[in-house]
Amino acid sequence: MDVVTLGETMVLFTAGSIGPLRFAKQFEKTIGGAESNLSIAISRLGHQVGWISRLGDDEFGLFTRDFIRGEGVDTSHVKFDPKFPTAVFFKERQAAHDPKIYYYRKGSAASQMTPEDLDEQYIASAKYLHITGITPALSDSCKETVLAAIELARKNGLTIVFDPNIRLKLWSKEEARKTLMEIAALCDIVLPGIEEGEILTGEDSPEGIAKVLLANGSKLVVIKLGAKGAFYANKEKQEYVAGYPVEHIVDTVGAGDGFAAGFISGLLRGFDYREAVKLGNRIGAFALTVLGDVEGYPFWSQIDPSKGDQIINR
Ligand code: KDG
Repeated sequence: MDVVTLGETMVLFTAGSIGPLRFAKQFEKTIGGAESNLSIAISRLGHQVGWISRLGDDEFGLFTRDFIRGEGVDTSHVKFDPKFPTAVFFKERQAAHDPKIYYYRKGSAASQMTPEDLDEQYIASAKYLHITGITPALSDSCKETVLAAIELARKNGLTIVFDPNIRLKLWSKEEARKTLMEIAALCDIVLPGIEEGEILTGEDSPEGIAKVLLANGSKLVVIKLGAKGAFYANKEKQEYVAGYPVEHIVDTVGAGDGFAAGFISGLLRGFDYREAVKLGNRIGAFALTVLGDVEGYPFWSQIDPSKGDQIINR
């Protein structure tokens, strides 16, 4: 396997109309979850990926598992929990801004994950472990699970990629900062957005944020700068990489996960950091063109022009 990740996925109901949710009469049902978004994007880019989670033993759990499995992601380490439900969330569409998000996830099956859900051999079979700052915010046992996954990954020589994905609906800035800096210190690569970097470090420039995160223990820091692209830094080098232009942005949710997927795909293909960050910018840009989280992620054949009109294996 190339990548293994763990986290919660929820059934996502997006309102059919713009305006307050109480007036919405119809909803479109899909799924959303940072780690399954990444898994789907990575799979479409041609890599082997496994997603570890818990779902409720219910209709939404089966829908979620089948959707993710249908994208070629390995779901053999997803458990169905009969006692707790699959979480759901809603997107309220706004005319000129990103949608508002309403979570119904407290006490969900995924929030019951424990380190016992981790199989060392499964994790050891991958090259990269991807984790996000959403999972440790779900419960104490989820935080322990993330720390246990990091320990297993370090023991087995995986490269650990950490996307802080700070969700202030789940915890306060102070709680997030404390826990996520502790986790970042144990991870090889950290991928914050610029505002997340500010929350984590108190710095407001990409250079300042990277300096603090490198001193905290990470080997590489990549800061997402929205339309401006990204900035990466390690102890030897730092550089800005221009963004990928998008004419009409529909919804930015899912772009960060697309960036992480493109960046990891680049590393798996042996690209240098600059080229991997460029691929991250490009895959993130695809996510901006659709309302849902995952519909926009491209297949590798859409990225690599050398494929021409050959018959290809998707
Ligand atoms: O990165 C996109 C995610 O935020 C979205 O899919 C929902 O996982 C989600 C969350 O916890 O907010």
